[in-house]
Amino acid sequence: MAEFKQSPPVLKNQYDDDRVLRSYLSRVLPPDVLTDIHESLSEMGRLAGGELYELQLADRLNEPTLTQWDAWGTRIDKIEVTPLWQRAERIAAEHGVVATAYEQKHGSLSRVHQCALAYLFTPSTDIYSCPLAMTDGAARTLLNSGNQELIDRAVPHLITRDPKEFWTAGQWMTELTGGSDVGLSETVAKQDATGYRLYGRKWFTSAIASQMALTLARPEGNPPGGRGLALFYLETRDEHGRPRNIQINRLKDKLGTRKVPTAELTLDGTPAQLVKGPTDGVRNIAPLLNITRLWNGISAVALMRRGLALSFDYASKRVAFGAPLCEKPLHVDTLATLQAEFEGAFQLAFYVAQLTGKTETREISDDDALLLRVLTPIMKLTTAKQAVLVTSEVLESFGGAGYVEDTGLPVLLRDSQVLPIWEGTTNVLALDTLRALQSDGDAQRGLQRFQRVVINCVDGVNDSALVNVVRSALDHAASWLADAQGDAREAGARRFSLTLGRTIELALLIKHESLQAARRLASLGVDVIF
Ligand code: MFK
Repeated sequence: MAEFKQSPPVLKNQYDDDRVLRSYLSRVLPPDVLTDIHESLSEMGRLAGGELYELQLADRLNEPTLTQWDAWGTRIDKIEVTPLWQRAERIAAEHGVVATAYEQKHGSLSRVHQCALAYLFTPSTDIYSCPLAMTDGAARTLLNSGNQELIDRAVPHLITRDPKEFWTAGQWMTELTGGSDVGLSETVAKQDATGYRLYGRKWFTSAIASQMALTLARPEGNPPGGRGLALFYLETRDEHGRPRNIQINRLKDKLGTRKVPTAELTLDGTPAQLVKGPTDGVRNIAPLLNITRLWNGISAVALMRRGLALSFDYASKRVAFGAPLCEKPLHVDTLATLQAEFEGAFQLAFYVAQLTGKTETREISDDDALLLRVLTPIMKLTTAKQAVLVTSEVLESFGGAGYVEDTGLPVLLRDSQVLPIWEGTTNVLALDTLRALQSDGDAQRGLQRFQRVVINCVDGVNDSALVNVVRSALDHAASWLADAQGDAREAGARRFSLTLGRTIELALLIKHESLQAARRLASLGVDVIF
């Protein structure tokens, strides 16, 4: 009897094969810049579709381990990450997945180049984007702080391409009292003759294998709330590799991101240095939040793209009811919907990367700086929701195979599910959007700036049906903002923010002449205010 064999989905070079990434880059980059970075992207695309992907599948069942005691009773709290992550760290350093943004070889566009590298690298490395995001955010925060001693000490390690010198950074914010409401943090900073020492419990610390961390603590005597916290720098281990008065109590047992060693910590006199004054910790850590939120968006589009790359390939191989799935109108229609969500998310995430690059090279106008402040939470919350939707549907597009672990598919959904949660939940970021719109005192004025950018994207476009979808969603958002007050404004913040996110995605798709995706996104609906 002939035995039926199903061909599995395969990945090609993930850069060469990505129409959306390549056409975006050829639109936003001058030709000489594109030529200059082509090789680095093609090499990362080759690794992501080849060596790293194979290693990822082989590493599937491995998880990080915590060894708390050595054989002779000494507390060591040693973390070991899996072979995939060990390889990922080396590749990330050598290929400049963080460094590229700081070398600024192409000015503000280096941030776009770096995000393209991160986008290619992320889906084959099981959320190694987490430590890289925090490393990038720590470098930016230290540079912005002006604290020259800490800049000289840490930043060269964070942005090096030499794997032997490379450090990653943690971002220790969450405590039992405050995941979203960080101002409730209870960690105390006490000063003695040697400087500050931190005492407290950090409840959800990601990628705990890092060499340094930025964290928040309340100097003794400071008032409650976010203003009474201060931002601290600490190094996690001494020159002998021993934890600096830090106990790792246990690793978290999570739905996804299982390669990320996420821990509960006790700080018991951990030496730490102030980064920027003894107060306003929440404000001072904001640059880190904004960079990790950008990475969240890039990771969201990266996971969507990976799912779709596999699903499209499989559709050409899997035969059902007499034809390959790619010839079945309903299957094609379903994938077209997912592709439109992905393409809209892609445009928005990379637009925020462009603006982030401009702010880093100080080429940003006041209007664009406000726009970036408003768009960062909008982009994060919108793309994260799209990632969960798209990866869930991707699994379904494989039928039962999508639900089976050794295909390597379920991890896409599990890892996407963290994206709307960490770095600010959808609701927290929706409220942040309202606050950001008001940051120069008048939310309507903030919204008008947003509207101008969106309208500019569709100016002169003669597809009036599409343009009307954009205009009417913007008008509805403006009238909602004018009318909704108090509890009604808070209750509607998520729908309002998602509407702004989906509307600018549509406008960017139109601007980039991705009209098929634009029409599909418009028909799916961008205005979710009711
Ligand atoms: C895969 C890629 C991603 C990988 C990341 C992996 C690691 C993830 C690990 C984590 O999840 S770490 C924990 C992440 N936690 C959060 O993101 C906290 C979510 N909560 C919020 O964001 C709240 O909105 C916030 C804590 C900021 C509210 O706290 P407060 O004390 O009520 O602050 P407030 O009063 O809103 O803001 C204080 C100041 O900071 C204000 O400035 P002023 O002092 O000048 O008035 C704000 O304008 C400013 N600020 C707040 N957020 C800002 C900001 N400025 C710029 N950008 C922002 N995003």
